[in-house]
Amino acid sequence: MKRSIGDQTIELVQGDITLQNVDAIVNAANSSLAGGGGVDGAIHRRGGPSIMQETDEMHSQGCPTGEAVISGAGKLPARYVIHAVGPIWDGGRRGEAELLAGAYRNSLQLAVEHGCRSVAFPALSTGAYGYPMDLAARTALATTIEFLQAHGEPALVRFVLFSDGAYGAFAAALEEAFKTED
Ligand code: AR6
Repeated sequence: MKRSIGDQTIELVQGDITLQNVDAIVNAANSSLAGGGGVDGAIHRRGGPSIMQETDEMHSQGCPTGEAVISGAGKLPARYVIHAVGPIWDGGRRGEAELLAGAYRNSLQLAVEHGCRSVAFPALSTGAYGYPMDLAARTALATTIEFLQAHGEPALVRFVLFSDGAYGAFAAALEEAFKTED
């Protein structure tokens, strides 16, 4: 599924983030940038040790929740990995939505600063961090639409959803977001 904002495209696909042939893929990292399971595990496994070496050297202090840092992408097809730290879901009253929006916004900002025309995101915070998928989808898409409207780039933002359920939640949220745009 695709939607356009001027010359820019938001695309939803079902698949594996590590296989995406885009300028930057986004990692669902933790604030110590220590690696882990899920997307993080898959990226470091497939990308090789240079990614962790680089984040250890450049970002030894880690990365606060709601922010992001960038590294090379090792053996992955992408040029960069943007390590974004989403919030751990705790009922929704501890600023989770704003922190999740920050993780998307700061990732998009880093991508633009590094000349990336295409960026692929997983559904940040919806795995180990327990964020409800439908709420996460709304925040992810609203933040992306707002960013694209304000900045006019990157040209392509792709959401790579792992399961049928994740794809369905993002598809519903994307349709809804464009309905309210009109
Ligand atoms: N491609 C795309 N999506 C995936 C993939 C993949 N290869 N693998 C899992 N997903 P998670 P979080 C989906 O847990 O919730 C790690 O240990 C998954 O189904 O990767 O932000 C980190 O080190 C889910 O919908 O990230 C952190 O400690 C979504 O990606 C912590 O988990 C995100 O799931 C971060 O938790």
